[in-house]
Amino acid sequence: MARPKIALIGAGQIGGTLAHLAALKELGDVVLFDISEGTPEGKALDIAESGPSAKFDAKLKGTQSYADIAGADVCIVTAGVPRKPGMSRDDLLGINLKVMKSVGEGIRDNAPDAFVICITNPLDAMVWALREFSGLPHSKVCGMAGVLDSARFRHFLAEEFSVSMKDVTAFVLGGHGDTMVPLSRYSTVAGIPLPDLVEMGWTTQEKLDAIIQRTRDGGAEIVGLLKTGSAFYAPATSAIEMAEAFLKDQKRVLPCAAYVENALGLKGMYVGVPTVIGAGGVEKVVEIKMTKDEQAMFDKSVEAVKGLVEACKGIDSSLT
Ligand code: A3D
Repeated sequence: MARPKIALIGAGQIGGTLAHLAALKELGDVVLFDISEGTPEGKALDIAESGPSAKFDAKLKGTQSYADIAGADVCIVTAGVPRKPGMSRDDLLGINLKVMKSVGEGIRDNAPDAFVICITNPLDAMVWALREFSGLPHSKVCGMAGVLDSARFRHFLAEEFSVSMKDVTAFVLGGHGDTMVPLSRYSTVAGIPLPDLVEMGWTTQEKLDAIIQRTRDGGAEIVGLLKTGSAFYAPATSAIEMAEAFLKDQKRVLPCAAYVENALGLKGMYVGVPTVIGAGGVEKVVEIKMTKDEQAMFDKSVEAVKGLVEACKGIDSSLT
């Protein structure tokens, strides 16, 4: 059986890390596409040359031609620009919307059967635009944000409790941005919900609130430290988790920016929700019950995403 084909659109910091991880995990052969001449070719060759020592079997190719992504099973999109200190994700909208148009058309014409994972910011609006430009089924186009946001939440919680990250689960809803909604009630250590852990004296509500805020600001914290770009190791690892769930039909329950047709009080929009990812792409949106406060936070996040989608329509009249 032929190896799966993984196309990475954008060969920058995240794209290069995605290629390395996909090769190390032997998820398939990798094509790195970028408009910057030499970058995808150089990264592909460098990673291929690590194969004998890392002991993986995977072909890697760098390209400036969309024809080379033909027949890809998975496309992960990071093309565009990342933010710099002082910028919000929303400041990237105008530039990255144009990039989504060319990428969406490239995928439509060359890899219409792929499972597409968008990472480019502002995430929830860009994944919507990418779906519109590509015309692929909604279930085959989603965005990576929730896996990363919940990984950050899990990391901070594991540090606070001095327990293994493996035993911490976390639940994050809503758009990828300042309005994201980390849900304490559904976040646990080995099944014990966070509010119970506060009652058990493992932490205080104040400390938990500070961790939630740090999770919301997790991207900005890295941007502030790096000064020249944004996070890339954790975002790439999160997207690879989603790609693997699709390629191996794992039916993983993962939060992602998915198209919600008619659930959670929403009709036809992309936003961060819990989903089941398997061979069909986003196979299911998990409808959870929210408290009044949680619903209010989620509604605020939904409104923020809707605002960005409207801004996209204002910039590109082909979007309706
Ligand atoms: P960077 O290292 O700049 O890579 C972006 C690459 O895109 C560069 O190599 C560009 O040459 C390339 N590019 C630009 N325009 C095009 C085009 N039209 N077609 C193909 N390639 C193009 O950025 P990065 O890898 O650090 O980040 C990529 C994106 O991910 C940015 O928009 C970030 O804001 C976003 N990001 C999202 C998250 C989420 O959790 C959603 C986290 C971190 C970064």
